[in-house]
Amino acid sequence: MVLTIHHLGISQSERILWLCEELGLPYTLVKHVRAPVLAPESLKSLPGNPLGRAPFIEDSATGVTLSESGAIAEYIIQRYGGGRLAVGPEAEAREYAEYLYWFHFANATLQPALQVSMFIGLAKLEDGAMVKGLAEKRLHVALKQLDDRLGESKWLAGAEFTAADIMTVYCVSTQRYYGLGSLAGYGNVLRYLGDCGGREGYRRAMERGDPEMEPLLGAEAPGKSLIEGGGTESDVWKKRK
Ligand SMILES: N[C@@H](CCC(=O)N[C@@H](CS)C(=O)NCC(=O)O)C(=O)O
Repeated sequence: MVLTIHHLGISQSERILWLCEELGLPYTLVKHVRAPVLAPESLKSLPGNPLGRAPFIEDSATGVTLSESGAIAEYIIQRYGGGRLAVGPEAEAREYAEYLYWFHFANATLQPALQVSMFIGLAKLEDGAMVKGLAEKRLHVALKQLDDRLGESKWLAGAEFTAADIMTVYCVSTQRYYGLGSLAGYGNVLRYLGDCGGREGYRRAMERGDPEMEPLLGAEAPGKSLIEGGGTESDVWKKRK
């Protein structure tokens, strides 16, 4: 197996497992456990991973090591996936543009809005605090745009499931263990999460990467953020026995 995926539990690296499962690519999985919120030494000390974050991959065929979900997804798709799950410039121009837009929207707009909102939530500001209002507005605008797109299209790029979907689902599922909470009012996103969660590749990735975690695909999320609950030591993220 040429690809080694370093996966941090309850994290964005679930995207890369899911991508490989969808592409049917074999990989060696190395799991790291949060300590109890941030990355453990096992991830931070890996050569070639200066930020110490996940996802992080090693390609034994080329010696390449790589971070950043989006870069890793493109690397794997183009190098080992024969371009599957991407939309290239040879496609119809609108579909190509939609693919590029939503692939990048996930980490360039949606994830930053969610993280700002997460930190504002942890700061426990008063309801009328200006910065809280700004963060909520920014997040709502991003979610509304996503919801509108999913109201007109089954998948983000168009009629076919692509890596743009793989980039996006973490933001509106597992990330909610850290903040966002309810998706009530974003019915198209919920329909979409049901479709994504029903995919065999998604199920296999979650079962391999985070078998203890309850996939967060419904409208409601735990009232308490995983961070407040003590990270992995809390049980808000765990499957009910
Ligand atoms: N933009 C990066 C973000 C990577 C990232 O922040 N990963 C988090 C997990 S969601 C992490 O490793 N956190 C551990 C830490 O910051 O110590 C990507 O998409 O790969």
